[in-house]
Amino acid sequence: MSEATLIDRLRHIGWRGESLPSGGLRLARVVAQHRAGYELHDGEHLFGAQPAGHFLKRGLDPAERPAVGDFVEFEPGAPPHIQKVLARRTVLSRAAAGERYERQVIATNIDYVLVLTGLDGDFNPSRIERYLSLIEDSGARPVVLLSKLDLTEDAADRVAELRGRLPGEVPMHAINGKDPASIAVLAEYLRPGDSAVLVGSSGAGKSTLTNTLLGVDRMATSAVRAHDSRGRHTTTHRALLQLPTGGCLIDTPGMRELKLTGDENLDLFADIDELAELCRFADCGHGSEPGCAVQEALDNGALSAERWRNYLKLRDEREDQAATLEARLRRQRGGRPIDRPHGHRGQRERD
Ligand SMILES: Nc1nc2c(ncn2[C@@H]2O[C@H](COP(=O)(O)OP(=O)(O)OP(=O)(O)O)[C@@H](O)[C@H]2O)c(=O)[nH]1
Ligand SMILES: [Mg+2]
Ligand SMILES: [Zn+2]
Repeated sequence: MSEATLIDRLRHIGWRGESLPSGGLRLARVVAQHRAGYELHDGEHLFGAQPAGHFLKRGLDPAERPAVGDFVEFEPGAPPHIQKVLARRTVLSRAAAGERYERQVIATNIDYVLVLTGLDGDFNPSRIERYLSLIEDSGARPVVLLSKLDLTEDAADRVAELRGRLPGEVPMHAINGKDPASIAVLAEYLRPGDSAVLVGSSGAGKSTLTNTLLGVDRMATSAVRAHDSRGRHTTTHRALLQLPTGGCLIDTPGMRELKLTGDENLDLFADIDELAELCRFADCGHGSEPGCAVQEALDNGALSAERWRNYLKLRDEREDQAATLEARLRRQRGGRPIDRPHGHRGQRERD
């Protein structure tokens, strides 16, 4: 088969490169990861694969291992073995829950991150701000989706509240994830060659939306608990799917905890930093100091108390995580000071 045909095939699963690997290796995209191995797709076929031994080495940063969304070079065989992860165009990650600092890759090579929140009991603007902070550093663009429009009476109020709180440039759509007409607006994020990942709490309706976009019920879904709208963690693995629109969509399991990695800029709250510059005292604690611009904005309603609290929480967490990350990197290098480039946009730095 000609190189042009192979490349053309790969375009169907989001490949943007111009040349193929040499030396007997072949190219495919990671569409799923299970305990027992990976599933790859080359634009035509879906097949299982194993990671090469060097990916299993102890001490390897888990973020270096193949992840859903990655383009990988594999050695054909029974089973095929993944040899190399190609440089990532974009990476969405979070810090893993628990004591030890560990960066966990959610999805790679995505153009959009669709943050899905139910307009029911799931609705939580602070959590959406947390997602947006994580996305800032990914290289992908955020889109806020509010599901269950058909189930919620005060939907309009909630939508307006959120619109007032988020930067105007972040697109926001309220949808009924079960209704194809209602989600037609999403086509612009799912064009041929584009990839999007759906994130949000369990029960928000990620798999329901995925199925409506697919036009078939491929992903299992289940009803949320009536009293608090919580889901039942129905989806257990990330899965990359090709949509009839030509785009690729990654459905993910609902995440319980979304820890910042320490690399965030918190650009979302740049206006608060600017406000704090206006305080009379340069070291203002924004408590009861005279001439505090933050207190004034809180008093006159220009800044919502909830958004202020969320900013403080995310800022402290970011600082804690950055310190933990710094200490870990220092330990790995035997105590030598390091020059760590800020951020992990696109390609990751390798040692
Ligand atoms: N009426 C209505 N029901 C919805 C909508 N979106 C999701 N649901 C319902 O909400 C429940 C949970 O949906 P799922 O798609 O399983 O949620 P999920 O986000 O995939 O959850 P996890 O896989 O557990 O992370 C199901 O009963 C869906 O039918 C919507 O827009 N309108
Ligand atoms: Mg699901
Ligand atoms: Zn102040």
